[in-house]
Amino acid sequence: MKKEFLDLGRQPVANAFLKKEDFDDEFLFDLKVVFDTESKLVSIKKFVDPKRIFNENYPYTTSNSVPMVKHFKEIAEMLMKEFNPLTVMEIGSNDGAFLKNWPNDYTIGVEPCGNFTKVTEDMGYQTYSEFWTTELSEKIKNAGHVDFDLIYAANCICHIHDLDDTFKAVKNLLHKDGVFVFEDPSLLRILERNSYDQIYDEHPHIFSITALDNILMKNGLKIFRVDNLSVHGGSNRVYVSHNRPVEPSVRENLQKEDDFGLNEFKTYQEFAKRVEKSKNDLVDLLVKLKNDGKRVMSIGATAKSTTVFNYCGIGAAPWQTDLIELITDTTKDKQGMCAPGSHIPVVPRESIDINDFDYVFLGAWNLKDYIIKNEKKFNGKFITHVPKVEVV
Ligand code: DWN
Repeated sequence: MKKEFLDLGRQPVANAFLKKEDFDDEFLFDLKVVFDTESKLVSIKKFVDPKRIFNENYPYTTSNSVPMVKHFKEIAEMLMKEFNPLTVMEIGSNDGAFLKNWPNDYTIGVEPCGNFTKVTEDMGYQTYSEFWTTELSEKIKNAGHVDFDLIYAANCICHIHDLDDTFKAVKNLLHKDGVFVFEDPSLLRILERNSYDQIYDEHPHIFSITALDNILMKNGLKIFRVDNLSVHGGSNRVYVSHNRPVEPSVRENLQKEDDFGLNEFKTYQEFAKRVEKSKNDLVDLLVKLKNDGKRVMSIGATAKSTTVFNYCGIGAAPWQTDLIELITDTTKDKQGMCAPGSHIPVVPRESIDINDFDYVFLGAWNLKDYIIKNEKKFNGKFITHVPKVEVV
């Protein structure tokens, strides 16, 4: 039974940056969030057609975030050392930040966004430009690929609607001694840190280990290890196999989630109240700064900030203009465009003098340390809303 606990209002597709002439046709949907009392899975209530999201215009590239490139190099080295896989497949290979650490003869990618498929094909990796399904797993098998020693996916599995089909497809192609390793934002960390902005169209599910354990088990796979990571504001790296012995980290994570109350609906109702407070605090702060004549910009035109700006009514909506004047982002495909829903202009960092502004909102709060270090010359202050709205 799915019970609704949070309403984040009308939202656009989080990464659908647009031009002024496209404002009138912008697609919006109701972003509501539900808890499945049986599987314990948290999901958005109404899914958006994946073809609307993941296509040749998809702008998020891993390689535009230096810390993430380092992250994927390190995980590849760790996986190589521990599991020594000969055959590797990445689901959601984006622009190859993980793939490039592996020899190309025995490594393949799967990526539905055509713009990235071309990039990784040019790097020498065979890349299937399709959504991950059991049908595709059959196609890969029929193309003569042996079962994989390592199947890897980062920030991808929680993007897929049909989890049963997803895990069946993995089982179909995973060698009997192979490992399936995937990482996605942690539901526990989101609730602990009030980072509600991890919820948007691209994340139809937000995973707890508890829910994953239930769904994987149902599909004949088993979690044998869990690593808690700091990336993307707190993620879990989940290690899955057909039958490896289960390590203590699995029980520890299940226990931690139970202790926090992730199995009880009232925990989510309380979270919803904290989310509303976060919205009120942020709007109050920005309105006060505006009334005091202060100028505010944002760094990082993130999918997360799409949720924040649209939920809080910040941006080009007629009732609250210019609370945040512009957003800078390192991604070429976002520059010169307007942010989804809020229509705040996105510009290259080099095109502005940061000291013309008094405050910088951290749209990419997950990269706070890196950004603040890079902006040593900024004389103003930073604003974050995670774990609470504050000036830092
Ligand atoms: O799962 C997902 C994650 C991996 O990436 C997707 N569903 C979509 C996307 O989410 P996001 O946009 O919230 O991710 P990030 O990693 O927080 O995005 C950071 C953005 O900030 C990028 O567009 C690059 C930009 N950036 C910047 O402008 N200056 C990044 C750094 C490090 C900087 O210094």
